[in-house]
Amino acid sequence: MTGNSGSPTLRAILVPYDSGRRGFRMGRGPEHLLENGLEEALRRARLAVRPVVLELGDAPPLEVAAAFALNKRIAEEARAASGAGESPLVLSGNCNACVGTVAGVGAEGLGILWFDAHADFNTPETTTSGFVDGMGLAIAVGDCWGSMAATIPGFVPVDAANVVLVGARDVQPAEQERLDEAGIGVVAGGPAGDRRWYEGLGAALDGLRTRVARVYVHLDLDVLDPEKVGKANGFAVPGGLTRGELEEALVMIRERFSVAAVGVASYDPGLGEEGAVLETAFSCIAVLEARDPAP
Ligand SMILES: [Mn+2]
Repeated sequence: MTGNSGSPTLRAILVPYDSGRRGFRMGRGPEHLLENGLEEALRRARLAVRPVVLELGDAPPLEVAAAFALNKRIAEEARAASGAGESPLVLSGNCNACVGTVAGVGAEGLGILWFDAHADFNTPETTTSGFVDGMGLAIAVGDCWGSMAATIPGFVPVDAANVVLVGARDVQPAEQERLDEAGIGVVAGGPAGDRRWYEGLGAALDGLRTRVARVYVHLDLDVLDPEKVGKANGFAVPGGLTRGELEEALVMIRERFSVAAVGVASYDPGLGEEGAVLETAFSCIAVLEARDPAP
């Protein structure tokens, strides 16, 4: 299906919240992307954007309740987008928006490609920060908050064997233990000039392709190197990927999978980065959403 202009349409689902607070910290990211060139950048890639901004309304300031209330709305929007022939593009303050996104597009036969400096694989029993957003991937594979997740329409856990974590370099010991137990593939760090990094990624993607044909691609922008690109958020750590390296990794994904949904999360525009992170987000969306197999 195409938009009025004849271009394929992305439904940009904006979730302008961080820890249940609208416009707080990384909650500023989604609207910052929209107001600073998202539509223009994608128009150049012949993609039309239809933005939808999700609002919580008057609700008590409960982080967990807010996260799941937003995920219900994300699931509804992502499902409606897919039904209308639009590609769901979820721009969110927090990474746990992945839970509603996979519920919306359906976990059956779905893989997750998770780009993040962190694993987001804590549970209420392993976390030492209490930050629900450090549990997003764990919730998506059904490891915790199961009763809350069951309130999201269409939620079914994604098989952990079909998850590949890319770019992680700040993983806590308890998370690493859980990743190992779950059999989640990890392509750690970034290439740093070493082509063997891409071989590892290619092998992980080829393995995944024997099991699934469609993927949700999750981009926590702190997967980017804060020195070489810019500091995406307050949790960014040294190392990671440059813009060119991330784009190359995404092209490898496009060559192998159908992209069911894209999530771009955890961008805090208040850290003074000069726009390189923002431009990288736009170009990565264009690479992933390009309708030609080889962008
Ligand atoms: Mn994350």
